[in-house]
Amino acid sequence: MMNANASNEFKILFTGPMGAGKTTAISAISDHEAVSTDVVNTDLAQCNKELTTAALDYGQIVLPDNSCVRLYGTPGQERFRFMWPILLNNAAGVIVLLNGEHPEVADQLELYVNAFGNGKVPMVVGIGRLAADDTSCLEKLAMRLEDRGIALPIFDADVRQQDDVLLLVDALLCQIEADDCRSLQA
Ligand SMILES: Nc1nc2c(ncn2[C@@H]2O[C@H](COP(=O)(O)OP(=O)(O)OP(=O)(O)O)[C@@H](O)[C@H]2O)c(=O)[nH]1
Ligand SMILES: [Mg+2]
Repeated sequence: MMNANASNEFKILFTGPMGAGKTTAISAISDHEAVSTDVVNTDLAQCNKELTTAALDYGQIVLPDNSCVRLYGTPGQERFRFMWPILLNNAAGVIVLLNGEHPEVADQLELYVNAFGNGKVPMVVGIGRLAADDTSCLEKLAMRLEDRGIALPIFDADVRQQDDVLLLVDALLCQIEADDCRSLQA
């Protein structure tokens, strides 16, 4: 079941390709210092940055209603893809982070939607590195999903900004709540 457990804890999962900002996002909002498993990045061809996550990221935030949101992040490298289902297990929802400057951003979105519940798991999408006035990228991505009958909230998000990341988390929690209400009514 994809909702909070009995003690009112939620697990949510940040995913997305290398360098999209999963580790940065979790450390931007975690109440305590986030646990990171970053190691030296030897895959500079895929993403030119110093470190990359080898296993997972972990942080947590306590909401004003005292519920606890456990924040997990996937590794971005393809060779750690086996971690995806392990980390998705028991997650109430997923935040997909993507780099809006990447030429294959639409294909990447589709890949992550397919791999993380295929539209059946609560999900929001954060697109980083967009030019200030670029709304066309967000529209194109939304249309790509609409063609498949999938409607997801897609936001412009700078993962270095705590407020942007919290907006993604809020939007996801709203979706999770809405899903829970629907399943109670069913
Ligand atoms: N200049 C700029 N840098 C950004 C922006 N968004 C994210 N970054 C940087 O991009 C980098 C993202 O790195 P990580 O947080 O390690 O990315 P990750 O998704 O965890 O990557 P892997 O663990 O390798 O999959 C960080 O250095 C961020 O500061 C942006 O909008 N502009
Ligand atoms: Mg990382």
